[in-house]
Amino acid sequence: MYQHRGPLDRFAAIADVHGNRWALEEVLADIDRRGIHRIVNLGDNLFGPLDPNGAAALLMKLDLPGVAGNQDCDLLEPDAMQQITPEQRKWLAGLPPRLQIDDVLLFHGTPRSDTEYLLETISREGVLLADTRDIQDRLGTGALPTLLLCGHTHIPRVVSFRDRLIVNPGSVGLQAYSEDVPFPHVMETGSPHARYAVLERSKDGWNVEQIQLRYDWDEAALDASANGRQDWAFRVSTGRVR
Ligand SMILES: [Mn+2]
Repeated sequence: MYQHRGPLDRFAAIADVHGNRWALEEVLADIDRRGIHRIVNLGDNLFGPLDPNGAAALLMKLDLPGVAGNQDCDLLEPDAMQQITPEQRKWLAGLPPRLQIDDVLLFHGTPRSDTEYLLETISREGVLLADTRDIQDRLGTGALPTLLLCGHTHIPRVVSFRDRLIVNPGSVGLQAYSEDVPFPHVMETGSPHARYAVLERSKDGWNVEQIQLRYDWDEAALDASANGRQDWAFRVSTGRVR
């Protein structure tokens, strides 16, 4: 069973659940099957037309150590289109922007922003792996722990940076999206599998296992369709925007 305490020597990282309760259930079951007892959560938990209440019930019960995503913060705005309960509001409002546990730093976008991309650079030509200088600028000048975990872009990545490791576990619940700023671009994994990562400390550094997991994405897509969101249905069931 899940435990909060103890060293982060072997643990799972999840991010960007986006209300996909079907994917979250399967990821949690897979983590349990692997005998992993610690999980951290990188935010964007409930935003979207899938089953935010079902996802909230699971996540609030687990009460994982984790950080807020930009779209967790959006749901706290008074004019938010998507309604949440007072209990969900309290839970989301209590999530910090950054969290360090042992020598592992968690944040959603970059340490300074929940909307900035860390490992990708967007240009008119499209999405590229960020160069080392840009990553340095976005990380700032503070001392860095050995492992940095981010989410937000929904693209699983493992990037080495000056003896450190930066990992984006990918998104549990939404494998494709489009965005207009700073330039129109799409993020796509290319398959509907739920993504997460397992991190394990070795004497020389961190090992990373990136996981692509089947789950009942047809059921999740049906739910999106029933909620009038054909765009989400397509993205959830294909891992592509169009
Ligand atoms: Mn985000």
